Amino acid sequence: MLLTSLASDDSNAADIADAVRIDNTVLSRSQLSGASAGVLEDLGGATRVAVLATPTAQTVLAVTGCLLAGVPVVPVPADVGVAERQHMLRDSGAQAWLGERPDDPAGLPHFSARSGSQQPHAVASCDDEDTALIIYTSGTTGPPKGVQLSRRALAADLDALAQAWQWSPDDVLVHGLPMYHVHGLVLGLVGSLRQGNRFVHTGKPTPEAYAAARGTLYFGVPTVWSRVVADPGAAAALRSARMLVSGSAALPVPVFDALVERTGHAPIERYGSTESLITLSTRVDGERRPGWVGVPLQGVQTKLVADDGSPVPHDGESIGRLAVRGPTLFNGYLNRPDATADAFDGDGWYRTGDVAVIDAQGMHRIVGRESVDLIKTGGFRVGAGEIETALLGHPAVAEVAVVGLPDDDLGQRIVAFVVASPAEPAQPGELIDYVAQQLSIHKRPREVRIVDALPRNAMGKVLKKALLT
Ligand code: MLC
Ligand code: AMP
Repeated sequence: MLLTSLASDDSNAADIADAVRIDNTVLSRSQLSGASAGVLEDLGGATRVAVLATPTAQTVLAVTGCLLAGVPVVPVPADVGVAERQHMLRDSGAQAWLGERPDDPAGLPHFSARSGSQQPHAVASCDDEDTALIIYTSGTTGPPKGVQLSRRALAADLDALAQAWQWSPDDVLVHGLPMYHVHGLVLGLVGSLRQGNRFVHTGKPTPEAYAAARGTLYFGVPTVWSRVVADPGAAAALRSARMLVSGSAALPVPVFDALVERTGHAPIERYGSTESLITLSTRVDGERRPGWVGVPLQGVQTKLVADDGSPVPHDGESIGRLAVRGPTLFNGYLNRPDATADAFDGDGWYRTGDVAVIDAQGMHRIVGRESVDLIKTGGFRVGAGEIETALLGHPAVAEVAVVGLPDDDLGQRIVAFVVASPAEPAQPGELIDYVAQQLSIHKRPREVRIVDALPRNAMGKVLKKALLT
């Protein structure tokens, strides 16, 4: 049973009036556990359902109902452009929308999610290997790929995190992150429903909202934590928490140190990806070392591989490509056997695309990514290729190269180097808005630099490393 806390036959005995607080709405545990009845009635037999993943009660009920009813969910960000949304719907084969109504349902039927206080509880029997979620994520090029996450992977990951963090039903988990990614959706919502703790979504992850929420367990991407430490009043209000967790991108050491000073907490750092879920974390009862992301979670194995395929020593200094194996891995990219085959080696190790070091105690440090074409900005993973393709669709753009440049707030900021088309002058602001509309708001370049030419090698390939300086 994936959502353990909602499985009780006698839900009244275990009811909690404020199991979830989101968007000024409070949902009780029995309302959540009854959400499956509506799904089975309206969508029984559906094999995939799209959910417009806004941070609202409708999204919580839709996801909860589907997971209880055994219907795989495709979370769709509200701000994705038309082409990307079409791709997600077509590629996933979603048969209906459940929850918030999209402006344009693209020909699919829409159903509101229903809370279940009046309904008998309905829990479908599911196989552990059944897909629970299909989350679309960027590669270096091409449209986003659908990552198939099984019920087994979700349960294994959440249980391993509960063990590492001593996460318990007494916790009040707070975050204000998007509800369509692993961090906000899987760890935040599904994790809370599995552990049985209260969950509070703050809407936006602002320092003021985090301070006001009075939680015990806070999740944030590094950008959130750097904004918290810049607000001493909000930071001081987090002293009463049990634990602050950072993940999805590298937490700068000065932000780690400022959190210790201003909140009294050395943050827990954890590392993972959409494909592998969370695989490494520091432990509540272990060392928390600035700049390091911890040790493998229960059941997870890691290895470092050199360019020639040989093993790299775990000496805290030697750098290698990080591969992971264990029960939390995804079941391949939907409709993409080629990409799935590339992602794994012959022994079932997932190639993370990250380079790392491991020390003699098994502590891991993420050094960076193998490819400059996968950018992490504010904790969002964005492929340089998808932005370049979008910009080349604008008449003012003749050539373009997109890179992630270091940024104190976002970790990396997306910068587009554009050679303007002779036919039309290129306006940076217009190009930024164009990407925000075509793809999604967080994929917009923060800066467009108009250049006369892009640096290229003798073969004509753009030398992106020359743009990073
Ligand atoms: C600005 N805005 C525009 C715009 N420019 N809108 C349209 N067109 C334009 N050109 C508006 C936005 O709509 C928004 O409005 C506001 O400006 C700010 O948007 P933003 O600049 O994008 O937000 P920002 O403050 O920079 O966001 C920082 C952030 C965000 C930390 C809140 O980056 C974030 O939520 N990151 C979390 C990513 C995450 O969860 N990743 C997990 C991946 S899973 P308005 O009205 O909306 O404010 C994973 C696995 C793991 O990685 O390990 O966890
Ligand atoms: P995503 O699929 O959006 O979850 O992105 C996964 C990528 O985020 C990883 O491959 C890493 O590059 C990066 N990442 C996640 N957590 C961390 C972390 N704690 N430190 C450094 N990088 C991280």
